[in-house]
Amino acid sequence: MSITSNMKINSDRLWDSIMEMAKIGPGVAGGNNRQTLTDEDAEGRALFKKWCDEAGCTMGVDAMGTMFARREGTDPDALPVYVGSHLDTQPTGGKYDGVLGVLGGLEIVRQLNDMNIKTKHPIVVTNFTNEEGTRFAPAMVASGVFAGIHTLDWAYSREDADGLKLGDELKRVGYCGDEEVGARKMHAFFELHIEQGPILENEGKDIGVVTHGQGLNWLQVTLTGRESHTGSTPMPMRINAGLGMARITELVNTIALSHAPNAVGAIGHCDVYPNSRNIIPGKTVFTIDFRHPQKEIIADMEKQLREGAQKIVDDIGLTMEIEQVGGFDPVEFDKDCVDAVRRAAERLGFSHRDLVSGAGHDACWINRVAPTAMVMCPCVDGLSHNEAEEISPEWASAGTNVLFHAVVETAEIVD
Ligand code: HGY
Ligand code: MN
Ligand code: MN
Repeated sequence: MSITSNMKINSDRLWDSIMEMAKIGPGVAGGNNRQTLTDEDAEGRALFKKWCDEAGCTMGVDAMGTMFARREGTDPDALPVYVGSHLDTQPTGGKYDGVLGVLGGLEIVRQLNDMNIKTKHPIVVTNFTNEEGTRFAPAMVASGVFAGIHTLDWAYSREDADGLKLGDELKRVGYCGDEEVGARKMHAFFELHIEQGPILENEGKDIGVVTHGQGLNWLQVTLTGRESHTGSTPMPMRINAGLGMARITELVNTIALSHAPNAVGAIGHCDVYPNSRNIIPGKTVFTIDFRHPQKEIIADMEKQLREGAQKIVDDIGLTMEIEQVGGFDPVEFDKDCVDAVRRAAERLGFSHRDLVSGAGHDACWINRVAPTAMVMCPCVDGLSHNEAEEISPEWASAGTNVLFHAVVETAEIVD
């Protein structure tokens, strides 16, 4: 039996599950705050496991807490097709970032069960720990350990703003699994994700066939000056770390614009010490986020930053440390998997276009160890990492149907 265009997922069930998950870790403006390894994350994981149990899956958890819900294939020795994303959110996150990819994978299993369809390869729905990298930097840390980029010990040592360690929090919420991270071998991996940018909506396209992912470089900068009184310290005597951060913020913007139109740069995280209204900041710590589809441009942005920031700190009399706290090279996804996504969109009659992912995803690391591709759907105004993030049920359904066809075709239906 081959896959045909009338094979569709249950869109209402998918949407209901997304709305049910959204009730866990609510934000303050209609989105979500379900940060990794918090009690809210644990609650979301428990709901996901309950649904996977109900769908007849067997659940495995690795030592980074990544969850693997397996639907058996007819050939137990065949490498599984993995499909998933992440359930953790930003502190002011939306309801769909990551969640659509995990629950879209679950919907595939539910629909195969309803249609009593068997596949040769098992299918494994996956929830990667800490994709967002907000509470514990860097982003995509669990898929990074899975792909051999980071060691388990290094990942466990990551600390949040309160000095809590990732490894300890994993144990506290009960998701420090016994599986070796990365021991699982994959026939292929597919990830469905909202675009988190404006292209698909602006062009009226239902589906993004993601051929590449742009590269990322996170540089954490620490500036040290001298705390002193904001009232009685004459301007020429000040060694103001806050001023240094402000000038470097402007520099980051200028550097990104020097590589328009594809380069992006911003500072999203900053800490000011001692953060008192009447003390000149003696120290600032902030993270620069540079991205571009070409590795050499990212390298040039870092070179410009180091040179320009040194001039700024010398002028003010600050000292500076720069540490790379995250990053990955631009990614080219697997051609056969990308073709399966494109064929699915064509078979189902959805408008589509090739796309380079602006955001990082677990698929970017998994692409190092298994044939990987992504499916994207539009999001309203291209907005994400904002509680107002929104998609339509139709977009969710279209993306999940394309994912369904790509996964099931790759897993090979058995008559
Ligand atoms: O940073 C990223 O691109 C992803 O959303 N974690
Ligand atoms: Mn995401
Ligand atoms: Mn995100």
